[in-house]
Amino acid sequence: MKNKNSEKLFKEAQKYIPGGVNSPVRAFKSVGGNPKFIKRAKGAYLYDEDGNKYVDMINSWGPMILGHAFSPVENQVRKAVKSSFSFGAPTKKEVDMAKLIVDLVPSVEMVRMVNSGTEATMSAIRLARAYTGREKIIKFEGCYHGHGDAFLISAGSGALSLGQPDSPGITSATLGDTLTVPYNDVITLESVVEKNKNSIAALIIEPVVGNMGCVLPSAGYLEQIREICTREGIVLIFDEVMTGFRLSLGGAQERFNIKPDLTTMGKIIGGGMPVGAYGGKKEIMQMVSPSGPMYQAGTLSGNPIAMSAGMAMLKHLKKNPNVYWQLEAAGQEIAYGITQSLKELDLHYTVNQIGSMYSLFFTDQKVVDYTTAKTCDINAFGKYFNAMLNRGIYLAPSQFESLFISEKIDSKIIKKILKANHQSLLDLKTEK
Ligand code: KE4
Repeated sequence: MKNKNSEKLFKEAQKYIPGGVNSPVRAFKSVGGNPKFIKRAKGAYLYDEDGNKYVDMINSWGPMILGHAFSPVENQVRKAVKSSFSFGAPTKKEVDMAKLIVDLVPSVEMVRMVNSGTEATMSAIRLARAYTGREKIIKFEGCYHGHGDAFLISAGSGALSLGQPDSPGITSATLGDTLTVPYNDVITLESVVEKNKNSIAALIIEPVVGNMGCVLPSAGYLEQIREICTREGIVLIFDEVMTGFRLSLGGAQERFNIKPDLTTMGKIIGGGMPVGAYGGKKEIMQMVSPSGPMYQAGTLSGNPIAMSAGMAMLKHLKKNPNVYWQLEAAGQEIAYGITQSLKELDLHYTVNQIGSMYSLFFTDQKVVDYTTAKTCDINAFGKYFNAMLNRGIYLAPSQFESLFISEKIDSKIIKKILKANHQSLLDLKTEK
């Protein structure tokens, strides 16, 4: 595989950008080798600076659910740019977007647009503290909620991949206010809640985890969390930055029929543009400035170009709910095919899948939380990742990231993925 141009660009990039990337997980650090510099993308495919073509199984870490350069989104952006890019004043598009989100997300009665998932989760936590007058928050080991100080404790995603689940630079006061609990473990959660009675403002959770790799809630787990938060007056925040508009049109909360108090959103909501949002019960959201005292602001929040892209994507998904059945079928077909190869090759690895999210974990344990996720053989994953890349399948460069299927991954491409998967697992087996 040619990679002269990517290598040259990476060398140059490292002189001016920390690690040569603008987000750590892109640097291929935990899988070996150097990142491919992507030049363009269309449909299911990425094309790098050396002309290599890849099936994209990351889709920008979730946003490109309809594939790359989806024309209805592109057309709306082309139209919008003719009216300038940003006004810093309210626009009709923001009202239309807010109404669309309220219509689609079951628990959201009011919503505030921001510019990233991190901004959404940081704001939601501050709002929960303002609303309850309490200070502590609960997060779950291995979950990732963006790079806000409160969350970089036992964090997943790139923080976990790079062996930095607890980032330096976080004050001891912040550390003291963030309580971490194992995922899928209600008993420990109950005891932490008991020990911190009436001082916990919020519990933030990925209803389906993507940032340890794909990890599902055990049966009844989310219901138990809802019940505990209601009983204790804790604001339940579903971080649906990843699962929102992906696991169903109404996100994980619609799929699991649970109503959180607040929801954070991102990725798909912007159609590939930088957009985040937080929303929920009117009674809580009314506390956000200027209707209430809790301050939060943003120069480019509700940006008209980004609203055009996000609305075009959400409207398409609303008009074509069959997309979700197709994504469901593709997810099951891929998971089944990988499992069949593991059986044929007598390899005891684990596959987790729900809808269009899945992960192949290089461990023989069921992966249900941070502890079991960390039993994975990272070295084996790195070899598999590079074998797939060399066969034209672009996976997440980390064991601790979910993969995301787009609507453009059709049965012909699934066959290609499964063939590459079988050969890459065989490489691993014969090498052992
Ligand atoms: P952003 O600030 O990156 O837009 O969103 C932060 C965030 C919040 N909540 C969840 C559940 C998330 O998954 C994320 C970001 N996801 C990672 C992928 N695991 C983004 C990729 C990256 O960090 O480069």
